[in-house]
Amino acid sequence: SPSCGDDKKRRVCYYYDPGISTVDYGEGHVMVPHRVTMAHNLVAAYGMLGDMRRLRTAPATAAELADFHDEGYLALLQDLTPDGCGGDDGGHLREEGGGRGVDNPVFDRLWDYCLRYSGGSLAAARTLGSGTADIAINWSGGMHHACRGGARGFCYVNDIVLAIRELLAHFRRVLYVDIDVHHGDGVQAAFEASNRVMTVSFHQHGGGFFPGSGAVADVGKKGPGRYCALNVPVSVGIGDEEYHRLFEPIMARVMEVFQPEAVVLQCGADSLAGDRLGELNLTTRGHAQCVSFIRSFNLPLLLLGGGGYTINHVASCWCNETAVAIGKEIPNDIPKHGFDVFYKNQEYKLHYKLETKHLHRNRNTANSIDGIRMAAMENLSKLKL
Ligand code: V1P
Ligand code: CA
Ligand code: ZN
Repeated sequence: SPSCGDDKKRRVCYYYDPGISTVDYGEGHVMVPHRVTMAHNLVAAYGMLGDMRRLRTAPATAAELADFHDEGYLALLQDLTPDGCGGDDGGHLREEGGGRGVDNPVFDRLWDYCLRYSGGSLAAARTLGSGTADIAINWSGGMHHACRGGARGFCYVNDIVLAIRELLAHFRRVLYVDIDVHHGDGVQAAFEASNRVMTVSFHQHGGGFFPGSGAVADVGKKGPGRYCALNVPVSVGIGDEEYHRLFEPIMARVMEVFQPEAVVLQCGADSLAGDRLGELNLTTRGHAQCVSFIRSFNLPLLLLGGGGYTINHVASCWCNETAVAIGKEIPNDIPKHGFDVFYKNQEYKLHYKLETKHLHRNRNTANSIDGIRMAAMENLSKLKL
């Protein structure tokens, strides 16, 4: 039975499109695609590119996005320009529900950005489907909030839904696991009616934290997909030990009851301590333990990025998780490379340490953790395939 990962090698295929490196959500926005370039340069500096297969990434096509998204929405997205032409909402896309928000600005080359990050996730899914790799990685993907007909929470196109739909052509059942600090609402909604996709999200919940959905009682709509959505809400300040008192037993049970043939793990790095939006206290080791635990089940595995707003932490996290995927030990000292100045605040260590004053006070208790785990296990016991 799988425990804490293993040293066995996997065939890893890594997708990185340099076209995303200059994408800019605009001044004051917290989403910085360039952090994926930082992660990539760190992966390169650690000498890991030679340990993975790298296939050429082609941007997705509009037709590929239309496999999930509404054609009218795609036409709008394609036509939008930052100066307000093309029917946009004065520089921002309307939030689902009608509000005007700053979350989804219209910026230069937005459409191209969507095609590139989605192209990476689709290519990764196809490689897994072909059986020529065990693990495929696209750190620029993981945009879990995008809806069929609209942008939401920094996400415009839902590359995860597209990738899962591609995997469904090759695998009977696909498991989606989301360790981003936010609820993976867009992916859950897309597959709520299906019993071939199970979605599991761990997220900060309560106190008005975005998006507000994903209570433990949320198990999906009535019908064949009921109980194929599992939500594990936690409170501010959870650390590695308590997080894994939920993650490992719950995921082990999910594997038993759902028996997936492939797994997609969204590795949003905003669940790390010191994030600009998230308020949890995970370390890079605790976060990576989720990757090695899922990896230990030896199923075709798609690793995606997602949120993550303290950019040096995000790059460190995804670089380390690339090493976990390969099954390689890498030193804690950040190698000298073009971007090493970004890591000054963390004393040039891959596994950064924060002073207590920069952590959030833990609002979880042993009892609250046990209660959530039991509620989640209870939901899982109702899953009949
Ligand atoms: O809370 C909101 C508001 C509520 N609506 C009226 C908009 N939005 C959040 C969105 C967070 C999106 C997370 C994306 C991901 O899960 C996947 C990539 O990580 C929000 C927040 C916040 N503190 O929750 N937007 C912003 N902050 C924001 C900050 C600066 C500039 C623009 C947006
Ligand atoms: Ca999540
Ligand atoms: Zn997030």
